[in-house]
Amino acid sequence: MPQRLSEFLTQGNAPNDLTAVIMKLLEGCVTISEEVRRGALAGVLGEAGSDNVQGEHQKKLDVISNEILLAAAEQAGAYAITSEEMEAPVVNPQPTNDYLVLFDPLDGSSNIDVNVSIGTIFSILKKPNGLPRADGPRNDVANDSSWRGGNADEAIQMFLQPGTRQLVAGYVTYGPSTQLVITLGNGTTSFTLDQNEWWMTTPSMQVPVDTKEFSINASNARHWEPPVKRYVDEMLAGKTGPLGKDFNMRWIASMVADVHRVLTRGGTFMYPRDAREPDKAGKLRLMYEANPMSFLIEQAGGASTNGHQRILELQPQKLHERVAVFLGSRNEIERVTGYHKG
Ligand code: P6P
Repeated sequence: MPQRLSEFLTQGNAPNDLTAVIMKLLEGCVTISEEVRRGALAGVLGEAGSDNVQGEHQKKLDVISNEILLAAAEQAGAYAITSEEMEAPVVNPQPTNDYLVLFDPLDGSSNIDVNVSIGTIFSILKKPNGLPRADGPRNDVANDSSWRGGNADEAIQMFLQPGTRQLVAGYVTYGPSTQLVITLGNGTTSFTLDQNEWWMTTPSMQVPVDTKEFSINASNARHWEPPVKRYVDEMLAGKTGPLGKDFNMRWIASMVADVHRVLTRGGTFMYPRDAREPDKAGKLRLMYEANPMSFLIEQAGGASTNGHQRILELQPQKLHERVAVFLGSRNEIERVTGYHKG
C-alpha cells in the first residue's frame, strides 16, 4: 500500500500547522482538478473578461482557481497570501500561524481551452519576526491603509525573501493523472490523486545529470542573447557538432508540465530573457514560479540558474518580478551558464 501524503508529512516531522496549510491548499487543488476535468461541461472555459496584474487576459479558470486557493490558505490560518493574479498580498485578519503562502493558481492557462496539461505552483515562506498581526476585515493591503502592520509596502516586503528561505515548494499537474510534486527540503517526492487521497508514487525523484532533451520556445530564437543562441545551435548540430550527441526538443508551454518531464526523465527547461522586452529579466515570475520550481529541481539533484547565478540565491526586489530560467540536468545547466559567464 503506497504511503499517504498525510503520513509522509507526519513522518517528515513537519510542524502540525505547516502540515495543515499544505493539506488545505491541496484540498483546493482537488477542487480545481474537478473543475478542470469537467471543463466545458462546468462552463469554466474561455476568457474571464478581465486582466491580471501582469496585464494578461485572465481565463475563467484563472479567477476560479485563485479564489479557491485564496480561501484555502486563509482558512488554514496563513498570515498572508500572494498570487500571480493579485497586485498585492492579502493579509489574513485571523492568522493562526506565521506562514506566507504564494501561488500561481493555474499555470499554463493558455492551454486550458485546448485540453493540454496545466498546473498549480505553490511556495511557503515564514513571516519575518516582529511584524504585528493584522486584524479587522480581510485586507487587500494595496487598497487598505488601515492594515495594522503598516502600509502595503510592508506587507509586500515580508515576502521579498530569497528562494533559499522556502519551507515548502510544490506543484500539482492536472494532466492524464493529477499529480503532486513537493519538497520540504529533504528530497522531491511525487504523489498521485485518487478518490481525494494523495498516494506516494515516487519517493525520491532524481534528475539525471546528463540529457539529450531540451525545452525552449524556439520561435523566439532571433531575440535570444548570444550564449543561448550558441548553446541551442550546438544541440541542433547533433552528433557531428561540438556536443557529440543528437538532442530531442519539447515545448508544452505549461511550465508545470515541462518541469514535470524534466523531474521525471531529465532534460533542461529554458525561458531566457530576450530582446522583445529588454527591460524585463525574463517572462517567468521569480517568487511563485522560478523559486518553487528551482527548489524542487535542486532537491532532485538538478540545477537552476538565471544564466548567471543560482536562482534560489536571488534577492527579490519586487513581488512580481520576472527572471530568466535555465533549469534541469546539472551538467547541461552548468554548460549554458558557463557560456553566459564566458
Ligand atoms: P510562451 C504559461 O503562460 C507560462 O507562464 C509558462 O507556464 C510557460 O512555460 C510559458 O509561459 C510559455 O510561454 O511564450 O511559450 O507562450
